[in-house]
Amino acid sequence: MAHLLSLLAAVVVLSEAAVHYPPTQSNVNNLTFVLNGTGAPGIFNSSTTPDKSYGEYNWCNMPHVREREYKTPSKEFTLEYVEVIHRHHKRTPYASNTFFKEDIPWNCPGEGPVEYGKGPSGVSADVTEIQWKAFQDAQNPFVNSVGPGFVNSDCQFPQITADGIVDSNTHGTDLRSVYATRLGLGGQLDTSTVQIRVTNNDITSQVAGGLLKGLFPGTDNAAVLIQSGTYDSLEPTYSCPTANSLFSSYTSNSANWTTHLADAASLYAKLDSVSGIATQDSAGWHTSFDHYYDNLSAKLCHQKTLPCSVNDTSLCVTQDEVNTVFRLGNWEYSYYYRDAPQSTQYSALHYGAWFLELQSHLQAVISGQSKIKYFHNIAHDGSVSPVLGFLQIANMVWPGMGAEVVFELYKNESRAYFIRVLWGGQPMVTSTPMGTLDMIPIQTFLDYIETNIGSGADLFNACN
Ligand SMILES: *[C@@H]1O[C@H](CO)[C@@H](O)[C@H](O)[C@H]1NC(C)=O
Ligand SMILES: *[C@@H]1O[C@H](CO)[C@@H](O)[C@H](O)[C@H]1NC(C)=O
Ligand SMILES: *[C@@H]1O[C@H](CO)[C@@H](O)[C@H](O)[C@H]1NC(C)=O
Ligand SMILES: *[C@@H]1O[C@H](CO)[C@@H](O)[C@H](O)[C@H]1NC(C)=O
Ligand SMILES: *[C@@H]1O[C@H](CO)[C@@H](O)[C@H](O)[C@H]1NC(C)=O
Ligand SMILES: *[C@@H]1O[C@H](CO)[C@@H](O)[C@H](O)[C@H]1NC(C)=O
Ligand SMILES: CC(=O)N[C@H]1CO[C@H](CO)[C@@H](O)[C@@H]1O
Repeated sequence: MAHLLSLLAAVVVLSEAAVHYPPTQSNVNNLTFVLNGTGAPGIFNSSTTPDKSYGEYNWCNMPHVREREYKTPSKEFTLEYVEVIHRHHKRTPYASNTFFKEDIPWNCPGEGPVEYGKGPSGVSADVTEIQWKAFQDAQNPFVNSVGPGFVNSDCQFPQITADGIVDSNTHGTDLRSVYATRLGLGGQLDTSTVQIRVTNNDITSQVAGGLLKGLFPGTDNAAVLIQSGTYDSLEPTYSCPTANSLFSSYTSNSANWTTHLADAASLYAKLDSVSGIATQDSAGWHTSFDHYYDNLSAKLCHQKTLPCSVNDTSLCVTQDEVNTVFRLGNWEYSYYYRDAPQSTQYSALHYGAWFLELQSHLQAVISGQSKIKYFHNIAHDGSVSPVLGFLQIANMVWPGMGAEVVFELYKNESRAYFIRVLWGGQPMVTSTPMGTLDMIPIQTFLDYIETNIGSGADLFNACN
């Protein structure tokens, strides 16, 4: 009978989509407020959040775990294992942004990424450190289309800026202030108990350098884990055609999505008149607000001014317009990952592989088969978002720079295990029956993963 029931359960997993629990209604997912309201949905012009309002949304440097706000659970619980996933810190624009014909310069003097292979005896014996210095040569006919802000720039687009490296280091120091004593972490990275993981995008390794120096001040070089770019579960890059077509069905192919783009036509017209982006562009400036949001916020986070047209210096993007772009961007992420009824299933498929890895890390600690105490994943907004989507956070936002989710595994005195999940440093409020993820019996959490993703084979089949 038990066997029959588990067979039936497996069939259910394969045939039924993950159950969607709608998010809380707020200004973020209220399209009337987004289009017709006012103000920015948080801080967008500085990495610093005042202590008194720490926890507030800060796109430039999202709140994370640190000693000042950290809530230590009661003494009956012992912290056994911590897994962190966080978005990289602030950066220059991406290279494709050079089509934004803007007047704001970007420079990275002496701040290029460091990139080199290593011989058996390491730096100073076999190799010297190598730093990138980007340049343009007018003889290359393909550089002609860049905007004036990009001419003669020595930034490698994208790269984490010097300020973003400082934020990465602070993030590491803050995590150390909480977890070093609680987990017994030493001053050096010890890979028998600690693992650090990056994606195939260089900017996550750039962040790792700053983060690790803060987390383990005695570390001078470190081996970090990375999966092949053809199937990386962290970025993620693994192929899941079912997830992609599901996503299109509720975005580009749905009026639920395209309506907000049409409603914002006059805002688009103004932004295009400044940037010189064609209304019918094929690079995605008009299929979502992603590019305008990211390109405008990158400037503000680095204390640059808002752009003006290169042809008419009196035609500039205004703060009110930027605030509307920021409200629209957050509405979009809430729609992508929480408001759309199919979004939970999308996250389960698109990020299921990473959750299966998390599940196995937790199980290995519980069964005594792993000595790993701390696992840190450095990733992207496209990684943190489906984590929030799958766990069905009650109030979704676009995860800003450094946005962090922490999974804490606890044991009580009778060896029962519990999980606490922190978002922005505080227990995550979800719309699921689990409610706030604060000392949830571990089996409840593992069952949630099992019910909505199934086994590795289930996921693989559901994707293909
Ligand atoms: C925003 O306000 C305009 C003008 O008052 C109105 O026509 C439009 O319907 C409003 N948009 C939404 C989404 O409520
Ligand atoms: C959405 O925002 C508008 C404008 O602020 C407000 O009048 C309306 O009550 C809000 N809707 C919901 C469901 O909260
Ligand atoms: C950031 O924006 C806020 C709100 O618009 C403003 O009060 C503050 O002075 C700005 N800070 C910086 C560093 O520009
Ligand atoms: C559009 O939204 C409605 C209401 O949430 C939902 O029932 C419907 O499935 C959505 N359609 C698509 C294509 O996402
Ligand atoms: C500036 O004017 C030139 C010449 O008319 C035009 O080709 C270009 O697209 C304009 N750029 C912007 C940003 O409007
Ligand atoms: C540990 O948790 C289990 C499950 O909730 C509970 O039954 C047990 O009483 C707890 N042990 C102690 C010592 O509190
Ligand atoms: C910060 C940044 O560069 N954001 C976007 C700017 O626009 C390009 C497209 O041209 C996007 O790829 C970037 O993500």
